[in-house]
Amino acid sequence: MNPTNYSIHQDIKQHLFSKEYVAIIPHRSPDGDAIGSALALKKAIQQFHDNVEIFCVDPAPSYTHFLDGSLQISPNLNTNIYKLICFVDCGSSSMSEFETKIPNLFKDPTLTIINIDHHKSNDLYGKYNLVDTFSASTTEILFNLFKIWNITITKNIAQDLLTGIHFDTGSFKHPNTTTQSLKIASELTKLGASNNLIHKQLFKISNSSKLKLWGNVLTNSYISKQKILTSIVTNSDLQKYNSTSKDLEGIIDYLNTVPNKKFSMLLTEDKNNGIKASIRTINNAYDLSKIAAIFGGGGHKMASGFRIEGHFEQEIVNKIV
Ligand SMILES: [Mn+2]
Repeated sequence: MNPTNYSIHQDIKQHLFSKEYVAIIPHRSPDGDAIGSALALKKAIQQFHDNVEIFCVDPAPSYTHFLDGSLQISPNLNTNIYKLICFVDCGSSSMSEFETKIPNLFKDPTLTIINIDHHKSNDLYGKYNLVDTFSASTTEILFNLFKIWNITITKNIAQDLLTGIHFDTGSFKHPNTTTQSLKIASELTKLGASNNLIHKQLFKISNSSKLKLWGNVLTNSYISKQKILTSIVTNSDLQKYNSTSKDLEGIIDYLNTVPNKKFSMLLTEDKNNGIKASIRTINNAYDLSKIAAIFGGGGHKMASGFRIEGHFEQEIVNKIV
């Protein structure tokens, strides 16, 4: 981390550890990095005081339930009590989805907002913005902060932090994996985090309906004339395989293994009349966060996403796939 950020580290530390009530908020549909970050930060703050809770519009995904505290996440944020809000891994102000419940969230002058994140598309919505796009995961940023802040990294905190790194690097396989990621991971395993357990929980637990859904998505993938590899998942596909969109997590990495294409795109219908797009590339020449931004989304250079309103007409899908 850039040493010139030193004062912002101290400002954030002063706020978080001053016994003010702290709300920690990861992004909606939280993933392994969002949950790992929120849990690690909560445990770090608890070394100083207990006025801290995690709030999220969605619960923690089941693959993070092995982490201590992952079930203690509330959707009900009361900003009359929680005046200090620390967003983690939340790449834009809209990504927490809390401002749909609390419209003045980002305009209320009585609230202090801290933003700790690593997304390139971050729109710097906080009073304090610690956005480090070099870090592969938000938990890498937190690891560096905890060192600066002299936090004791317990076995549980180490496990939370390493989970974030595993999730966002695909267990050190994605191109965002750096020497820093590997060094931090090594230190965290020394502190008691289990590399093997985390990898197993995140990527190695499946069920037969999920495997069949994946088979369908892979079979239906196609490469367009524009060299974009796409696969489409409709709500009826999810019903047919008795699955939810959560079961698709990670499949985009398989679509992305095909060379000689610009990027891969997985389009998934959601229940709220929307279509979620995940896009990935192995080609450094493209900046997918810019493509995602056109549709109101964001992310990283080689891994991004967006959501648009609408649904697929089954007839059209049948013609394409
Ligand atoms: Mn992340």
